[in-house]
Amino acid sequence: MSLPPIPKAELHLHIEGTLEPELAFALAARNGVELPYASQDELRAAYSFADLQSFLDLYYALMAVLRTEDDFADLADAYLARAQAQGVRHAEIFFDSQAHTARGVEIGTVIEGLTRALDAAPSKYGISTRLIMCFLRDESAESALATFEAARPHLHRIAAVGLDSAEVGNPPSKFREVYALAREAGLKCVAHAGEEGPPAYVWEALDVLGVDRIDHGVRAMEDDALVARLAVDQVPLTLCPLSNVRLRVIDRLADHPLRSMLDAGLLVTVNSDDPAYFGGYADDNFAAVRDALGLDAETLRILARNSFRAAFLDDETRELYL
Ligand code: ES4
Ligand code: ZN
Repeated sequence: MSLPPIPKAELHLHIEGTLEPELAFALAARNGVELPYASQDELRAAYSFADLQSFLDLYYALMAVLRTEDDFADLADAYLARAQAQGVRHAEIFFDSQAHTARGVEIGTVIEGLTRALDAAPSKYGISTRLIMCFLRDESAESALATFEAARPHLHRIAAVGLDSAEVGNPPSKFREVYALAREAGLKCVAHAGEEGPPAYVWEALDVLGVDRIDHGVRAMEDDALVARLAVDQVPLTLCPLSNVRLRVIDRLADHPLRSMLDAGLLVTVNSDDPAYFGGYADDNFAAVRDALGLDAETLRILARNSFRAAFLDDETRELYL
């Protein structure tokens, strides 16, 4: 008998990246969408990635099956059921608005569908949630601004904004203006930085966008002054170990800098990114780093505790988890 998974918060999770082949085919049938794969096995065989872009190409293509409010509600409900089994008690969930509006799906359809599943999660699964709207950094700054304005009627559903998609060549500073608007509106701010991009992008996320957390940030370890800054300010980093291996940010899990990041005094957390594509949900990522890096029980407890320290929870609720 194995022990129950350690209670944790999931802070780096793209809801579109939880689309399992089984649900993809079910939604394709329901919506009359033709997928360029004959079977679930054939689709799974395509999950071999050379880098971030090769993953993103498939990730965006498969979103074609997501069309209605029910689709988004079913997607989020399926994730929450899996998250519960993995010990997740609080989940902060990214969505890519522009990837759906570009296909003619309205932002309200996306947000209302997701919200329906998230609103049921405390009683159904014992999971509290937040929604984080990400801007696609390989789209223009104007597109991000238009997306933020389109989201204004729904901002009471949204806790934070984020920045994702193809990193290199799309520095955080490109999105200075929309982050200023988001902060003015009272939203928290996060950004992917230092996944494939250089330490300079992490500096920009901190100093130009004023982010509250860095998503990934593994490449921050190349810059000692940046490590010192992240440690002094206790800026949370949402690491995604299985993602880093699958997208070849690192060669092998045993090479993951997680332990040296902890030793440097960084507030690191362990998360699943796009679990349907990368081979594991939240506790699978905990187990993988435990085994590959030989982490002891105390270190795993620190990682779980960090996830609640880094979460966008009010202090009273946070205390209940710590
Ligand atoms: C993503 Cl792993 C990763 N990196 C950047 N953007 C993304 N969107 C979905 N997964
Ligand atoms: Zn991510």
